[in-house]
Amino acid sequence: MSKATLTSLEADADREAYLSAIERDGGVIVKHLLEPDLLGRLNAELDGDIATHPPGSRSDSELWQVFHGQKTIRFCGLAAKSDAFIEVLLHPVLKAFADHYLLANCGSYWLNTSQTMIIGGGEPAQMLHRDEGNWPHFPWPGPELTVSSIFALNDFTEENGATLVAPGSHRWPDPQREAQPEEVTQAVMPAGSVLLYTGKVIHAAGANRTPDTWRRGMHISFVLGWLRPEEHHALAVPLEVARQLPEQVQHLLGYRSYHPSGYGGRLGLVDFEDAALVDTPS
Ligand SMILES: O=C(O)CCC(=O)C(=O)O
Repeated sequence: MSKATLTSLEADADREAYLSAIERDGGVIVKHLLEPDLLGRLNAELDGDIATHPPGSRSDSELWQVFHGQKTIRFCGLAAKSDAFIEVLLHPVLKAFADHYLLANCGSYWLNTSQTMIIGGGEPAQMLHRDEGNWPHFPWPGPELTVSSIFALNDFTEENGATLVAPGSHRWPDPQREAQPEEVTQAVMPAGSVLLYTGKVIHAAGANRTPDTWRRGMHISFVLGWLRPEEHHALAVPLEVARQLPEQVQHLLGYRSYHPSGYGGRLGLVDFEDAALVDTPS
């Protein structure tokens, strides 16, 4: 049996309480972060896409097919698909978490990806990984490059595939060390809760051992503003949709330019101008 544990806090916990748990374990569960009304609207707005999106990977690479899962429904571009998603994206707890870890190393950060992770019955556990493995060019230990969250859109249980996490693995001296079963726990949490975790912690989707219960997860991650995000937002969320979104979301999607804090150059310009000024998305 696993001896590893994650801290679970209620949504009204102090910012310091969840940040210190993340500092220690690499992740924390914040229970009931989404009010029932917001959770209901989010689920309802995603229902149509979930119903029409077949499980399994669209990649022809065997590695990605295994990683994505044959019985898992994944799709991205949620900012173009759901108004309730925008409210979640702007949630002050998510912002405080990303600000804390990323603003020390950049002037602003991007949305890395938004993605459903809806695991069907019989799906085996995903391979353990670190999200910062997307950018393998940095030393270990190194700066925080990315932070992630997975929202439970229905109850996450041991049986239906609650996320696996190896608490403390964000600080292991040897980044090649593999997590042993007793070092891994599961982010069991009620619907509306979120697991916040750094890009340095080892984790994976759990096995769904139920015959037919879908585990409804939604991933939102952020990345330093001077790195390239996993998702191509300008194609996933077209300009005419971005024009209707709040300015902060336009920043997150790269529709406004990057301004360094302190030193460095501006990035994501249009003819040397801030993207917002030249082709204003407002
Ligand atoms: O679905 C989950 O619980 C986590 C999945 C994950 O980490 C991933 O797909 O990168």
